[in-house]
Amino acid sequence: MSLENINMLLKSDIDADLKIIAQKVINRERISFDEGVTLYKKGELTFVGALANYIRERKHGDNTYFNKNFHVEPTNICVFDCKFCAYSKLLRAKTDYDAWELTEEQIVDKVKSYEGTAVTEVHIVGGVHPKMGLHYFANIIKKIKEVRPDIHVKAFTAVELEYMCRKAKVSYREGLQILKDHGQNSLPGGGAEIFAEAIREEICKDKCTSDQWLEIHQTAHEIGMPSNATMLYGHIESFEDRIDHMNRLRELQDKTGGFNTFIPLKYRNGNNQMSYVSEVSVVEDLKNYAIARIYMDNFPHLKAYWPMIGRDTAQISLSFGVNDIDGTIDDTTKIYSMAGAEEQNPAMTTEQLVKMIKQVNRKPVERDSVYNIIKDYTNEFEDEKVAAY
Ligand code: V47
Ligand code: SF4
Repeated sequence: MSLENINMLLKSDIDADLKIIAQKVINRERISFDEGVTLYKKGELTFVGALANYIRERKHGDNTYFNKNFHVEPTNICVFDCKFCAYSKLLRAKTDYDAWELTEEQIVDKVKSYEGTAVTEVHIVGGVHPKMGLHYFANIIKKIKEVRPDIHVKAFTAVELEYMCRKAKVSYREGLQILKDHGQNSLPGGGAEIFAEAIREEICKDKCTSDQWLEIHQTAHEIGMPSNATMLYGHIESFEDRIDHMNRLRELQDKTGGFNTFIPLKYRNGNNQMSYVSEVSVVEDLKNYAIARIYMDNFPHLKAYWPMIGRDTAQISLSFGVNDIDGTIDDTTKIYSMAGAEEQNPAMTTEQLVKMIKQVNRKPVERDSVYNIIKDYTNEFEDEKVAAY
């Protein structure tokens, strides 16, 4: 969407509040909390989409990022009891056939199994297991780096980190520094859920608080570890709660500049204690991406995590503010398949990712974990017979 088209939108018969927001976007001005809520309440999909796409192209042109990654989920045993989680098995259910605990050797072997492949990142998150503590994981990260010194280790949500630091009786700064010294490079964005305390109390009351989540990410940024941020949306939260969530992140980003990517995560209602809550529509998903792109002006990237949202919506989201679709994954995560997402065995080849991006006339670019460009795939996979990685 060009500036001309946006200007035409301004001349059209749209609501006066929306006009003010569009003008602010053109002027590169930040929109307020109330204006964010107005976008949810009054902004139609085509309107918010046009603004978000304009911002996306201003920031990144057609570049659409993906990476070559895999996940390690050390365990799905968890001391916490989030109502939306289909994944965790409480300690008492340890003997369940579908509960798992990987040994140190199994985790390191998993990384070894990628020897000779072009993966650049391992994403390590799981349930919060009382016996898998800070020093246990620090040692595993060290071993991973011995096997694969070049790999970027993005590991542990703030929920896992809060528990690890508490059990090890160290401050967040000390705990994060130990992990960094052993080779951890960054933090993923999980565990944020929704910061509004009343909703958090309803859906995940026993795990780290919103303030703790934010403090852990702030501390990580201060010691030179970048991170991502997520928002679990489409359950019992209000539009005000979503803007409140984004606002707290926007404020922290103003202080530290340490966030790379914002990742809205659609609530999936399969096999959990909140299954009675319906999932929101695709239109709502796209509006949410667009409003996030408009509101989070200081976040460089907006990611549609395809194993959760599905390939089709991820592809369409590239016209609604999104400029990153995460990675190859290689069927190494279970969180979303267990919660009812379409992708039961999430894995995409580089060729599939590249074609998916090219089909909507964007430019496929492989990135590393901190968004340095590894390779532009514009001229790749033109021939159907070219082998995938
Ligand atoms: O914190 C759990 C979410 C998150 C459900 O940083 C659910 O690059 C929807 O954070 N419906 C963990 N969501 C995953 C995560 C993540 C994923 C991909 C990339 C990155 C990154 C981070 O999964 C949890 C929670 O918010 N989640 N259950 C569910 N039923
Ligand atoms: Fe445990 Fe994470 Fe599931 Fe909550 S979302 S129960 S912290 S695995």
